[in-house]
Amino acid sequence: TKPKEPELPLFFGWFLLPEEEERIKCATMDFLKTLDTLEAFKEHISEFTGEAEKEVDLEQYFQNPLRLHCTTKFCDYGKAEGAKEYAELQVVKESFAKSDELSVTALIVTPRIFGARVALTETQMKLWPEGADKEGVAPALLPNVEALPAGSRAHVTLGCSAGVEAVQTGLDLLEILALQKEGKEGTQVEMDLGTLSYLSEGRWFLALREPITADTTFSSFSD
Ligand code: ACK
Repeated sequence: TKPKEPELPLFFGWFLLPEEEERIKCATMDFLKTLDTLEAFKEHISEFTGEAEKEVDLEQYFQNPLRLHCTTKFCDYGKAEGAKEYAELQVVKESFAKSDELSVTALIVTPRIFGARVALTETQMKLWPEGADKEGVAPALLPNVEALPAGSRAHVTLGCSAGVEAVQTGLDLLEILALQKEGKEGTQVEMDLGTLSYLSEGRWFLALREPITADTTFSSFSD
């Protein structure tokens, strides 16, 4: 009989260590608390609430995901294209269960998601599958995404609004980066953590003055 094929996970990625998760959650929650009190944010509140005068508590608005992580390859238990090939890569096998440090350089907030942009190092890029940035991107946005550097989609989902899936974080991040590239940044506000910019339709981007680093383990997740 043939040996059974090893099962493929839901996804591979860097998982924040539990104590790091707490630290990042606290720091990023503080940002959310400040954001919903800013005049600039209140001016665009209807993009979150559907009504002009209504207030929003962003801490309640976004639900926390289970484990904070940065996805490298979404495998969908082998159903996703290239899943098996990725799992078999030498670099994936060698990196598995190893520690690594991620660098968060920006935070993003949209009516759908709250996320952290991750700047991948050259070594980390070896674990980033070719074409991962483009997966599931709307055809209209594809040319803009192709013009961005590889790895632009790398992120940690920090929260999703009701009924929204985490996959949206990467897509919203790409949209924001494409708008920035076209020079479509609106209002800018200086905050303690960095410079906050508005990019229309409820999209906010905080460029951190100092990157936030987090210790992780490269691993896989299956529900
Ligand atoms: O925040 P994320 O990267 O977005 O973490 C979750 C993780 O996989 C488990 O769901 C991401 N994810 C889900 N579907 C896809 C997809 N089609 N392409 C890329 N990433 C995905 C999701």
